[in-house]
Amino acid sequence: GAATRDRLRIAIQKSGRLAEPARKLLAACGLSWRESRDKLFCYGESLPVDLLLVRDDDIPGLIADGVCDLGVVGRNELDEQAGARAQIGLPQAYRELRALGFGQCRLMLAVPEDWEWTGPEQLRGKGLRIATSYPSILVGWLQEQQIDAQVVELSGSVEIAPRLGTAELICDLVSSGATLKANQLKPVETLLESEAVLAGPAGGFDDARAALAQMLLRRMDGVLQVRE
Ligand code: PRT
Ligand code: ZN
Repeated sequence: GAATRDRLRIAIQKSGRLAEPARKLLAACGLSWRESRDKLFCYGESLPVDLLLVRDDDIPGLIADGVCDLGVVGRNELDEQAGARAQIGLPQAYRELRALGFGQCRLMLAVPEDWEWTGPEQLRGKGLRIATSYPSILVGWLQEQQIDAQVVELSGSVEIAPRLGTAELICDLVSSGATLKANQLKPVETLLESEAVLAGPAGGFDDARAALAQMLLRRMDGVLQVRE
């Protein structure tokens, strides 16, 4: 909401790949907290900057709704939800403020190992099914490539879809490539280069949070520069 606030609230992942590096980065920016008993909220002690510990999927929505001011989330999640909002006519509610240098991965199209890959145009006119948890990014890419494939949305275990017969190929996050290999798939096209990002509202702040966010960004830039 538009309520005036004098504390900044940052959403980070509660547990998972980005949880630990996000907390470390914020601690390196000089923040310290007192944890609530349920461990969902951390009250900022060194600065009026609190943490909300949530599922990564919830972070874009929490920023859009003004429940949180900033968030640490994968670009893949942020772009996917921005695309989904745009598709139903909602305004852009958030933007990427900084790339954070951890949680790197690629959103890739992967095909069965025994396919000979010559390029995206080989998918045209085949009525293929592609399984993914990122339907809006995939649909955007398919439109760009003028490919008329069917998108099968799955919330997890996308890599087993070809073996189950739910889809011929998949579009999923890849880091080492081991998961694809274990499922006799190979990555062929990159749709998105992703990493953890600091996200904030599209509009910025008009109260005490503006100065807090500015200070945090300045400190973060210092920390990220040293890490490079
Ligand atoms: O509980 P919550 O919803 O918060 O967690 P989650 O399970 O949805 O997220 P999590 O912790 O798995 O991932 C959080 C973020 O980490 C993602 O949104 C990405 O931005 C980033 N990230 C980086 C990855 C990976 N690397 C990654 N490899 N997220 C997922 N994977 C998965 C991928 O989906 C596939 O299943 O790992 C598998 C592939 O890994 P490799 O090494 O075998 O290629
Ligand atoms: Zn998630």
